[in-house]
Amino acid sequence: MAKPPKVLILNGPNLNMLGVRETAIYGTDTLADIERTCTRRAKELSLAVDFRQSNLEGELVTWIQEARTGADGIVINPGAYGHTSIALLDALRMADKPVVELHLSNIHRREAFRHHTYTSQAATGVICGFGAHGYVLALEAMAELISEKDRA
Ligand code: CA2
Repeated sequence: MAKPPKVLILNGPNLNMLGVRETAIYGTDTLADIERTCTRRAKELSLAVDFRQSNLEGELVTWIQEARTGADGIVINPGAYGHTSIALLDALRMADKPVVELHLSNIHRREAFRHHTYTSQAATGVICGFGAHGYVLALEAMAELISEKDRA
């Protein structure tokens, strides 16, 4: 049987603190809870997931570069680096894969400095404001994008 397409799910800085503080904004799920939910939904969608988090911009860049040959699509919650990082934008552009950016919170209802993300310029689509369920929505969108690509 053919191997399932692989989706790299990347999480940026401070997302390892989910469920511990700021639960009114980001919800009560921990990142480990979200990883379990993603693994379960990915299986139903016949996808494999590689779920990672880093507080280091360069490490995220390296993982995106590796995805050029190691993954079929990238889901990324870039955290605050989405608002600041041209390096992540460049890496995502070079990846040449479907990219879904997601944010737990609705960044457009928050401070003005959160309204713009560099990374969204490299994203096929952006999901925000649905809390942890956004990861499930991102995987569902990714399943569709990968199968569209396979049909092309
Ligand atoms: O809404 C999102 O998912 C964000 O990407 C989360 C980032 C924030 O900088 C973006 O503007 C929107 C922050 C993640 C920090 O997560 C924390 C979790 C618990 C306690 C403190 C921070």
